[in-house]
Amino acid sequence: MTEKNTQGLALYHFETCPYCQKVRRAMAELGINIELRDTRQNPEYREEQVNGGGKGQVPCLRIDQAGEITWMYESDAIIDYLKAL
Ligand SMILES: N[C@@H](CCC(=O)N[C@@H](CS)C(=O)NCC(=O)O)C(=O)O
Repeated sequence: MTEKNTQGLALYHFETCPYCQKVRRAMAELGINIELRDTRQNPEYREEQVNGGGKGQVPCLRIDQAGEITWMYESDAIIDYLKAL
């Protein structure tokens, strides 16, 4: 399998969220390992997500491309993005 460039990616999620589970399952299937930030266990993650992305909905993928930050919501969009890496 080709090495995926997962630098600058972080997934905001929490354990029991079914949409987050779907994304984590897709990550496992794709062999993608990105930093997981649990917004229930760490309120500061939720705070930075709300401040940066505008809402606390999870899953949310934080994409840092050379310092330009994008917040991607919606599990299907996130999975499509990860598949295209
Ligand atoms: N359509 C969204 C649904 C995501 C969703 O409903 N997430 C719930 C947790 S399971 C949530 O974050 N609810 C709180 C909120 O929307 O602020 C997706 O597929 O990602």
